[in-house]
Amino acid sequence: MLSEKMQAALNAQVNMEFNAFYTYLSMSAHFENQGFRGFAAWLRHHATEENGHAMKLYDYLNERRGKVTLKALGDPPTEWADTVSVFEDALKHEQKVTASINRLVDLAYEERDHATASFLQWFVDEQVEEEAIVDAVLNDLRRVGDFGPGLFMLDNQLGAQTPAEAATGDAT
Ligand code: OFO
Repeated sequence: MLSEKMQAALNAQVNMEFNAFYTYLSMSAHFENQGFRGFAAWLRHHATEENGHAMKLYDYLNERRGKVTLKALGDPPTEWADTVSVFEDALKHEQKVTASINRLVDLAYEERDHATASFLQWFVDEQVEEEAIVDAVLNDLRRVGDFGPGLFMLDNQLGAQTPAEAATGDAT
């Protein structure tokens, strides 16, 4: 049985993951509008991954006989100055999620809730990968700068990734 505190904390994480879905989808829409179909596809795939993270927590709450309580989502950002800023925001976002997951793990240990600590380990590992793949794209973008042909190539490269490659960063 989950404690009330743990249930509330897991529900807050569900909300954070759905907000991440919304944010990445907004980033994808931004790139669609700018004609960067590769960046758009890559971010749309990531939005889907965030939805998956939210649902993984949702299912866990139900499995432990907790109550899922969905909350409103905030307005996502919709405008960015340039391509680099989008991915800088994405990296900041992932770092915030990592900190939040770490706090959840701390709480699980404090409460001696070993099942939740074990469940959360998947998220701990996932965050290492999530930060790394966003950071890799950001590095490429910083190298390319405003150089049009470079951006075109990177857009094509990300757009050509399969969902599995986009999820693990194997082809970046
Ligand atoms: Fe991007 O990992 Fe969930 O939020």
